[in-house]
Amino acid sequence: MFNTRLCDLIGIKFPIFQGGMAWISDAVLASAVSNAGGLGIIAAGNSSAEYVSEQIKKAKALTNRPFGVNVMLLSHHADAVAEVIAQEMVAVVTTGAGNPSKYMSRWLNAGIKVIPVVPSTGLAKLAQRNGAAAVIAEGYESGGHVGEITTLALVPQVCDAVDIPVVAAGGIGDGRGLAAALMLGATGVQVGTRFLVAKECNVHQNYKDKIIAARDIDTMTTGKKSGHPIRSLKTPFSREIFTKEYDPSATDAELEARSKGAYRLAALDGDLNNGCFLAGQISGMISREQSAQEIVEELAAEAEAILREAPKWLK
Ligand code: TUI
Repeated sequence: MFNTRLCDLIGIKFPIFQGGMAWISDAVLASAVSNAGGLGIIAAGNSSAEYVSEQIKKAKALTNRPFGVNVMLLSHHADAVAEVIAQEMVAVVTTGAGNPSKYMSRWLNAGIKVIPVVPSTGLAKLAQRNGAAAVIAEGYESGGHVGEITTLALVPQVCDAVDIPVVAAGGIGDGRGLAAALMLGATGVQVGTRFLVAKECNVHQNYKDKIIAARDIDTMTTGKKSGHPIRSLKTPFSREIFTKEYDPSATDAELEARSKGAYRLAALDGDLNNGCFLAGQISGMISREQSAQEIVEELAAEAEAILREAPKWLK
């Protein structure tokens, strides 16, 4: 049995969030995770406010449990998406890839719990001052847009910096990661890549197959030069982008044109030549598709078994 501060704060059975993955985390996946006792999260990514509104309505029909929406703050649709979320009064909003300060009062006035992803203690403190209910401390191991600090180093420093609950993210793929995160002071975890292979996840089968085939060394980061580093699976595409970034004869416009729509192409079309398959460093730990419920329950059961054994290490 799990009961952390995070479970009480949100009204969930297990302290497990499903990360909002652009073009991947829709109402079907989010409601399956929420129905399993975790917190499912719909990703707004670069989608329109209309799409997000539709997905929220769909999730409300599929679950009576709390679920969240993730706002990707670099999106041109972020203002409109932020407003839709306030109107729909979803239980939780998480944010990524930026500072959500300008939306905080609108969301808080709508009674929404705001939980920003933070890559540093500075942003964690700012989020707390602005009324965040909790923060997600996401380390360099994660898939997608990454900060510089690893989860092992970031989580305890964020825990020391704020009084609100801290959720650990990045590099967590099984119950060992959940148990370790709790030992670092976190009250729960956010897991992305493992849910990508959930049976209820509608991502293209090629994407799931690539995650299942990946080894520990099969992810890389690109985009460091542009200031928006991204972790994805090593593919001819990601290696080409990496090479171009450090080629003085390649222009920014050329790089942008080559990368345009690459997350969508991977998720929706499974495009092995032009898709960018965002994935975390734990991809090598994933060996099969499972239902969202099996994933949530397995993570919790593994962590519980470890934590029950732990006192035996003390004499
Ligand atoms: O957001 C993510 N992961 C993502 S977003 C994404 S889509 C994208 N598209 C274009 C460029 C970049 C991304 C794919 N994966 N994770 C949460 C996260 N947030 N990681 C790091 C951050 C972050 C970074 C800087 C949060 C706040 C921040 O603040 C900077 C500031 O403005 O002060």
